[in-house]
Amino acid sequence: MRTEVAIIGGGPSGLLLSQRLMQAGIGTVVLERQSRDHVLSRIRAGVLEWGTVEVLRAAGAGDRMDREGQIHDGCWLSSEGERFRIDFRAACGRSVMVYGQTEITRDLYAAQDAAGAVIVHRATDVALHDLDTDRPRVTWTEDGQPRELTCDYVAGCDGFHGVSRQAIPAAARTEYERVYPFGWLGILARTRPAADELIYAAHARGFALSSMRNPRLSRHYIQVPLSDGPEDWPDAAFWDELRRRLPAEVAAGLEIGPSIEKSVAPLRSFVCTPMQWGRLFLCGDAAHIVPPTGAKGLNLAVGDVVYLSEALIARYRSGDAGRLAGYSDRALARVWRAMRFSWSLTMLMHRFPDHDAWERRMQDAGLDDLQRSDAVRRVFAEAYTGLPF
Ligand code: FAS
Ligand code: PHB
Repeated sequence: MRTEVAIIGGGPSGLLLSQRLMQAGIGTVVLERQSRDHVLSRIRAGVLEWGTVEVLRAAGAGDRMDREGQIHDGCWLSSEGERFRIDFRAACGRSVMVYGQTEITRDLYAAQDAAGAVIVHRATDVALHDLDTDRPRVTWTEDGQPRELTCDYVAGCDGFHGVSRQAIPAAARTEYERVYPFGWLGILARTRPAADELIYAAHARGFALSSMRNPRLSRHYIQVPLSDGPEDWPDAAFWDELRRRLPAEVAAGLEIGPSIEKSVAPLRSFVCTPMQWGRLFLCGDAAHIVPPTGAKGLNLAVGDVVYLSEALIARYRSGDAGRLAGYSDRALARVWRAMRFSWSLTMLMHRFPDHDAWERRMQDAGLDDLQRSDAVRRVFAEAYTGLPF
């Protein structure tokens, strides 16, 4: 097989990149390790920056989002049960869209099917070859048969546990990491959301987040020790703990019900530099991971795809390879700012086993700043609703 751009990974990064390149007349092949059903079974992100909304619309994958998504003009933060609102529109003139990543992936698949995309599912043993030449190759196993694809460029969109990042020689890459001493236990339930907008709750018992997917589908998280698994938290125990951590007036009205999904996600901050090597370019979780506190993971992936697709389109349309050469630096400038926002909000809102009284006072002062200062709220709102591409 031969194509212009080989894309490893059929998650949001890979599907969106393929869609944008195909819209520009550039040939792609997407190689995805799992089945389509498996990819669509994942429950991940829920909040879209406005830039992401506009990119999905331009990709022809925004109609259902515009019908079913919910525009939010603010969110709530609470500390020990006392809550205050951050008004995004008043602070920075922007909003966010609440619409699940699972639905985005479904919409991207539909757009790619309509475009006649070549997406190979159950592609196992994917390996990248000759990345430091002008004839890179990708090999894999499909239905037990060895396959090979020659291409001009390879996009590594295969997430944190993929093979692409590892294809950059260890001596050529630097990895930055912070692993947090707790996880997030998340549930999905067919219940009315706790409030009209998201609530990020700091509490002596640990962090909690009340989010949603639609008016009859709520998504909640509580901070748990890394040693905990979903089996340690029967639904009743989860709802009781969530109630303890939310503001009393919200907890009093909380509708509970059986969980339809329950999982524990570890939290880490991670960046690989550079995000390119030879003809390989990394996008999304393949290059960086943020703790979900700032709702940045999926949105950062979209930013990478915008930069890489623009660079590849310039290369094919006018022969200008300059943007490709500068892809990693351009993407990392935005990545590091979002990395810092996600890290700082995680440090502010969670209880750390090794924190002393001083660090706890710093957390209280940080929340006080957010509650009292228009300037601090503006910085939060600009970061949360999305840094410009
Ligand atoms: P993805 O990991 O989504 O997709 C990578 C794809 O590559 C997968 O389909 C995988 O099967 C495939 N793949 C992997 N290895 C391969 C190989 N060797 N060959 C071929 N294909 C391969 N972000 C938020 O903003 N909010 C959240 O609440 C949130 N919750 C999360 C919970 C979990 C458990 C995880 C893991 C992530 C969460 N994220 C969240 C971040 C998440 O939304 C990512 O940012 C987003 O999925 C990034 O998309 P991709 O870069 O496409 O990576
Ligand atoms: C979600 O709805 O899953 C969600 C929302 C905001 C976050 C993290 C997760 O910061």
